[in-house]
Amino acid sequence: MSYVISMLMIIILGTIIGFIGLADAQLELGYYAQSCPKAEEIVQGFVHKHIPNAQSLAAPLLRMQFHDCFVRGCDGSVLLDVTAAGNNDTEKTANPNLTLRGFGFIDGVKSLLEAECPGVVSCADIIALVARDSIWTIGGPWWPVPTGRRDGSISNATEALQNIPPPFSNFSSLQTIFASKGLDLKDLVLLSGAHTIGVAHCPSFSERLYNFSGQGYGQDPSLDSEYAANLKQRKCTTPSDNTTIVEMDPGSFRTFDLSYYKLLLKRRGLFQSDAALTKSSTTLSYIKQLVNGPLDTFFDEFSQAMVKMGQVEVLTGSAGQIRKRCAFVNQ
Ligand code: HEM
Ligand SMILES: *[C@@H]1O[C@H](CO)[C@@H](O)[C@H](O)[C@H]1NC(C)=O
Ligand SMILES: *[C@@H]1O[C@H](CO)[C@@H](O)[C@H](O)[C@H]1NC(C)=O
Ligand SMILES: *[C@@H]1O[C@H](CO)[C@@H](O)[C@H](O)[C@H]1NC(C)=O
Ligand SMILES: *[C@@H]1O[C@H](CO)[C@@H](O)[C@H](O)[C@H]1NC(C)=O
Ligand SMILES: *[C@@H]1O[C@H](CO)[C@@H](O)[C@H](O)[C@H]1NC(C)=O
Ligand SMILES: CC(=O)N[C@H]1CO[C@H](CO)[C@@H](O)[C@@H]1O
Repeated sequence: MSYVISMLMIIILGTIIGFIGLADAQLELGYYAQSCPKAEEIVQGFVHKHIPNAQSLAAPLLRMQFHDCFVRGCDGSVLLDVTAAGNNDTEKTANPNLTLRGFGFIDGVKSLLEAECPGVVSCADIIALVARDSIWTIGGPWWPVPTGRRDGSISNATEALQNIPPPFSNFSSLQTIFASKGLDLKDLVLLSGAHTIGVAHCPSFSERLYNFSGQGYGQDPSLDSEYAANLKQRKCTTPSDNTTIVEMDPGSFRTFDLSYYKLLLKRRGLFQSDAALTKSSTTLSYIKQLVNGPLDTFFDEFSQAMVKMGQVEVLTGSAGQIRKRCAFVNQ
């Protein structure tokens, strides 16, 4: 279907975004047009083939780009495995990565691309393209993905812990960590909107139910008490439950829509980091604007924030490498 539509959108959105100056001069739309003309079509084909049967994978594939870009820039380092020979403490082993999924999906795309044009398309670009195409496939927004990222060769668990905000982050630490990536408060609100899809494990928020601020069996007063009671009765029934999964946007966790923001205003954001967005007047007013605006506005603005996030500290030109296998640095 959508090749022509996609190309049109590339042109239109590319023009808009180029115009407002978000595009990094070093990445470019259609970077592989000469070196691997079918690259983007192959990624899109794989996503269109598999995501409709595995819609819940779209969320972790989007999250993967966030984790990739926040640690050493969008350089594919999130994909690196612990290897016998080298580093045994990679980003994958860090706590926030324990719940990442979709590594096999990226490998599946990579092997098709290696068959088509060996050693040309970076794993970092694959993450960015797969995230975009997956969200589009489940009915979410589409955004242009300038390409030309190269892969890094370092992956360090400590850095993942330092750069990926934990779910109990307060407003000021979220602001600081996003600012350190060149992302502002508006980006923070928009990108957090990704929590309109997907699931979480109880340990990401059960402190809010059972042990708020380490006070023993207290409940976070900023969490709607009916929602908290429901979570305790039906989902995270003990403080130590680490297997149950919970929809982050109950009722529409597969749909990319505004209901995440509507829930925030009802004090039903699942994580402290979600609730924190309502605690600054600046971010609260962004949330209200989104909720009161059309879905298209959220889609457009989310798309712009994704383009921005996709450019964080990228390696281009002769920096880095094009990994042959995404989980391993080339020998
Ligand atoms: C603002 C700071 C953020 C924090 C503190 C945060 C934290 C988390 C946590 C703790 C989980 C659940 C992990 C689990 O318990 O299984 C999660 C899930 C998720 N996050 Fe975030 N996140 C943030 C921003 C983002 C951004 C910027 C994106 C993407 C643009 C994103 C996309 C997702 C998605 C899609 C899921 C669901 C994953 C799934 O269904 O497996 N998050 N996030
Ligand atoms: C990681 O490697 C170091 C040095 O090679 C070794 O001392 C350490 O025990 C290893 N850690 C784990 C968790 O395997
Ligand atoms: C990982 O990063 C931390 C923090 O920057 C640093 O102290 C540590 O030496 C790094 N580990 C490796 C194996 O490079
Ligand atoms: C926010 O969290 C950081 C890191 O945990 C902490 O140092 C800071 O004091 C907190 N700020 C506020 C206003 O609570
Ligand atoms: C509550 O939190 C405090 C501080 O983080 C911790 O020391 C304590 O073990 C926790 N209690 C429970 C029951 O989880
Ligand atoms: C989950 O909880 C069980 C029992 O409390 C514990 O044995 C196990 O190590 C925990 N798993 C993780 C990944 O923390
Ligand atoms: C997906 C992934 O690689 N998860 C790893 C996270 O780290 C733990 C160790 O702490 C590994 O056991 C997981 O395989």
